[in-house]
Amino acid sequence: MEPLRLRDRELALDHPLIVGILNVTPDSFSDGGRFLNPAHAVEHALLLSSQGADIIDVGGESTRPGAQPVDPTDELRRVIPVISAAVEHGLVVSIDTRHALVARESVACGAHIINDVSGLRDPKMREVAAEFGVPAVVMHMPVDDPTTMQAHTSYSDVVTDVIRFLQLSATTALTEGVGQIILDPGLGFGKTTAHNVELIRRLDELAALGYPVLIGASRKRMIGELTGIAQPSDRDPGSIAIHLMAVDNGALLVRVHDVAGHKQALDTWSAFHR
Ligand code: HH2
Repeated sequence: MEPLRLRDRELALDHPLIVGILNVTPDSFSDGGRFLNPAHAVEHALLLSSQGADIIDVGGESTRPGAQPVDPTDELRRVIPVISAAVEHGLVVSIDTRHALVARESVACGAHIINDVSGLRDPKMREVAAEFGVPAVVMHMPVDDPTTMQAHTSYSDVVTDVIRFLQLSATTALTEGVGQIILDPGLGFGKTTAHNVELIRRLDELAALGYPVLIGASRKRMIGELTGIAQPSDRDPGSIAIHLMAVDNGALLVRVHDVAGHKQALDTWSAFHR
């Protein structure tokens, strides 16, 4: 797999990369409200990096099921100071947003990757990625609306349907000049726990398309449903278990809250796969 080309540097994809989650929101399901103060957020970004995060994923809008949309102006006010400072500290940053305006301003102030949970549906989003020459994460969600997405969980075969959507989105983006694409099946986005399990079990079918695959199960509801653990912050062991299965099945990036735990788990995993 060729490396990720990130403006001033490259990230090799010869081993799984850790994407550390930094939500600058009042309402994210696990870390909501903890990092609204930009200084605390930057401190956390530096901590995640020191623990082994390769990329820091900064988001200013919760997209958990039922979340209310955030005005892009508010999103910008939350993320820009954090992205600027993180980039100044030399960190690799992705911007987690569904809004082209937020992506544009974030990349203009140094973000290296666009992470769009709505799958680059908006042509303006593809335009920003192409114009700035940054890779984009294309994630599957059945409708671009976290408020109602859990009412859209009907698939003929979830794996085939998700692959078809991602392949089409990737081809469209590449045709329009986006340089590099990362695919993500979007665990929990318009999917039941059974769908999520099936997507992880058969992740090799998505990886076979030849794009790097990112997986984000961290602390999600499926772990609560599989184990009975109610508190998201208690779900790191379950997150690691799922992410190790995902890398076994071809994932090259894992998006996580618990970077230290995943670093240890992936270093151990790698020792068996040299
Ligand atoms: N999941 C969330 C947010 N962004 N991006 C990608 N590419 N893949 C994911 O699975 C994904 C994502 C939701 O998790 P989180 O950011 O922890 O919570 P919230 O949306 O409540 O801020």
